[in-house]
Amino acid sequence: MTSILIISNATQLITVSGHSEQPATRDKMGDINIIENGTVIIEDGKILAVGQHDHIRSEYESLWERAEHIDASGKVVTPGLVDPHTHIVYAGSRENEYAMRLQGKTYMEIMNAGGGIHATTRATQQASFEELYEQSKRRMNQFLLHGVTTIEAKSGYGLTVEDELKQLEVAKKLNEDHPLDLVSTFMGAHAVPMDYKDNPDDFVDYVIDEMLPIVAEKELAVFNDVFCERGVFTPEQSKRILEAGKKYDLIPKIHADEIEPYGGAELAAEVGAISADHLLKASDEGIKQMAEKGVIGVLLPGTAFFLMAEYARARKMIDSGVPVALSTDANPGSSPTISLPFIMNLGCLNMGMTPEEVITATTINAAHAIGQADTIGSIEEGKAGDLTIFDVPNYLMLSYHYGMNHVDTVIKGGISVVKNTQLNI
Ligand code: IZC
Ligand code: ZN
Repeated sequence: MTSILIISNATQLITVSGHSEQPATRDKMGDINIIENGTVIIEDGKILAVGQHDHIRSEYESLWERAEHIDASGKVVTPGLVDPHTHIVYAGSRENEYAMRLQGKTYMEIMNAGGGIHATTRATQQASFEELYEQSKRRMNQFLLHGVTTIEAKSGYGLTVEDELKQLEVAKKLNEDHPLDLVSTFMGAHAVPMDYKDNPDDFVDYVIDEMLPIVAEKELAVFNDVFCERGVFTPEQSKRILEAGKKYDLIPKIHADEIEPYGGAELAAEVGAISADHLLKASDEGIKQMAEKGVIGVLLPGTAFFLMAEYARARKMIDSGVPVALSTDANPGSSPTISLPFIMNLGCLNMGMTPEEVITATTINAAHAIGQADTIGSIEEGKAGDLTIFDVPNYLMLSYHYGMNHVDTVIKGGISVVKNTQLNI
């Protein structure tokens, strides 16, 4: 007997349907396809039917008696949210650096003095597998509680072969054990370790010759990412690493133009990256090239907020045809949050996005940014039964109230993993 879950009568069922083949661009980003009094049937973890309640009820009457039911009347149902850029597998925290930044020190000054990514790297290297697993698991729980059902997570706090593997193995085990899905990215080129400071090209060789082959052989990552930024990796070094990863079928992603304009958006277009992320300082030419090549702009306004920096030009990107996704950038230095709903607020208030666009950007476009749009990111027949139920009467509330969590229920693969605001795992 198959298992059936019916979520019925949502005041607004936001399907975000019709964008699974290609990421939504331009006005299509506003097209979130709302069904009023909507009902969804999930059979054995996958969506069997979606539509207006009366219609679904009469067509599937035979399933009603034996199904498990969730009444979504008065509520908004969206696809489970997708966060396409996180660094959540780490140990320790950096609140001391936050206090230093409030006194005027910059993110880069702190990093160049051996703090920042280096501080988290030391803590992560020193942590045992179990410690790293437990600390990261707490963040996975928090993501679920905020309505997120799939995340991407990067390595890059190991910076030695052994420690990068430890971080990626923890990510793999968390993905296996925890209901939140986690898609891994290898980011050995996250920082130049202090002992390579005077010969960074030797570290680039180490990433290419020693790290990439073993990460690929163990199938520990889908994507390969580089922090392309002045004082970290140059566009030339980044290109070498991303091209080398392609030989192992690792798909390029780039941390691009976060602190300074540095040609990162252009490089993303040149190497055929699936996404270029950050883009606070992306040039007009870079934006144009991204649009031409269909590179997704993964924007992280939590980072601009927390670093008190200028925001990425989301409006210009969308109007130029760049498909835009949003993400928390969850990490202990530049964006210590897991609240993707708060990122929606920031998208509207500080980047000129509409309430509809921020929904597209945290569902289907985010799914495209991690190569998963065939199975998640929208409520459509055949897709995974991943849904978030918000206790609000309409979707505008999602980016209107801020700093609040409206998640009532989260369904992952047809199972309620958050029930009445509480974890149920
Ligand atoms: O730990 O500071 N920007 N990488 C690139 C980060 C921020 C994470 C960190
Ligand atoms: Zn990042």
